[in-house]
Amino acid sequence: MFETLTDRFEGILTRLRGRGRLGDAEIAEVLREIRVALLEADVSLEVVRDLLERIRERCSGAELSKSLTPAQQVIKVVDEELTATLGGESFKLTYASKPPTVVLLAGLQGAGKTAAAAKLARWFKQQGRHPLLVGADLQRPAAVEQLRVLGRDVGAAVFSEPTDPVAVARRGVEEAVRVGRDVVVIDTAGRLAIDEALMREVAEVSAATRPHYTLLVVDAMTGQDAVRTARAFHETLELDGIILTKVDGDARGGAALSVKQVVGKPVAFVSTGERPAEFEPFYPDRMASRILGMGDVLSLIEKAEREYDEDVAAKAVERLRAGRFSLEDFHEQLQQMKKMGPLQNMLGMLPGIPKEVRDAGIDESQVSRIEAIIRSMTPQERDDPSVINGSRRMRIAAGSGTSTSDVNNLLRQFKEMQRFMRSSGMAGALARSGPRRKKKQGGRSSSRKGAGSRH
Ligand SMILES: Nc1nc2c(ncn2[C@@H]2O[C@H](COP(=O)(O)OP(=O)(O)OP(=O)(O)O)[C@@H](O)[C@H]2O)c(=O)[nH]1
Ligand SMILES: [Mg+2]
Repeated sequence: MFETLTDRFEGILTRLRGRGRLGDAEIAEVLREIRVALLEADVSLEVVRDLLERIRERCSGAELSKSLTPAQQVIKVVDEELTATLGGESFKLTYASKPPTVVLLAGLQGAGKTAAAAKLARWFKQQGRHPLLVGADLQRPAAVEQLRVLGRDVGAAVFSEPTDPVAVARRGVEEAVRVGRDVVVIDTAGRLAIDEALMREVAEVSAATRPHYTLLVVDAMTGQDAVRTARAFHETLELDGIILTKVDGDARGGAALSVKQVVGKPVAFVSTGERPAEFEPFYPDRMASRILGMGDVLSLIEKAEREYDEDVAAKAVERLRAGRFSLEDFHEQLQQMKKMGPLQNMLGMLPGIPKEVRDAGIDESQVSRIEAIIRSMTPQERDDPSVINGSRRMRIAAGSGTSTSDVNNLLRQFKEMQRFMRSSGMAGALARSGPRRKKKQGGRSSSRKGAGSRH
């Protein structure tokens, strides 16, 4: 998401760097360029106008600080105003004092409701909650089955029965109380366009379950249509926030930048792909930094904390500490990394990655090849690669569908990595640092707060 804008801003800011004081004409030119960038990103006209007005006001004088260069000042102002446009504060979800907390999902057909329901359940589990998914889409015969499959994938229980949507939703909440689940996520039916029947059905489900949160699921790729859809839904169904899906297919990000101002409700979560892990809370401030090419390291760290299995991580640290990090450990680490989603997505969160590198991307097949090679080794070979002789090399290459030179390359790189770890004193430093295990849910939430998270 936002690649279009990031590219544009990169150009604008590069030209600004190294300039002295900015005169009125220069400021006007920068503003014009920002305007073009925003329009190109499909941001709604009224939002562009408003945002530019705020930037113009702040850039023409009053606020100029002596400690910043003109370029830094413009970046600071644009960063803050983009954050405000994206919603300012991030969406806060507080749990009902009397559980379960009920979350109702609504949206048009194919927007990604059912997928988002499962991802949301997974996210709640990571927060230490016990979600129940409720399948209240009885329009499509396969809808409930789809939810059951996805629910199984993420390890969340699913409730449904072939009655009617309102009854299912109501009974779902009762079921959660009965079995002690503290969060209920209700998946509802979608229709091709907003019509009365659709609205009536969701409104009835809403009236019957009185959800704490009503989240609208919209497809980011539909751009300003997504914003119009949100506005129409909000007229009937009081929304609390938006789940923006398929942002992986949307380079422009116009919906994300327009929806808060036009509808008055913030983006709460974004879905960045089809895999369960490709889903995250939306932080306006971090998103603004990403747009301005400043990366989003905080989200990357939190993602790693969520997705990394702490036992596997602790074991790897132990092995590193003992100077015995083997190919088996390496393989496990690769598996962990893959759980975080495509490596390509992570690249976008790192600051200062040049555009050429971002565009060239990461060859995921390379990673799969490495995995295949390690999987074709015996446990003894993984533990002690020095036993790998010519015939073993041939067997491994054949087993992994690679060549002996691929096997050689991996072994050489792994040896270098081990040497680096030894020479950089990593093992020694870890040995001195004593055991450091990540805390479970409770402890983690407090450290996250310190990191600026508001969830
Ligand atoms: N690339 C990508 N695909 C997604 C994302 N979210 C959902 N999808 C895909 O979009 C398609 C529709 O998703 P569903 O969850 O079935 O949509 P829905 O809103 O429940 O659809 P109906 O129940 O028919 O109204 C599926 O193929 C999903 O895998 C996303 O963030 N990125
Ligand atoms: Mg569905």
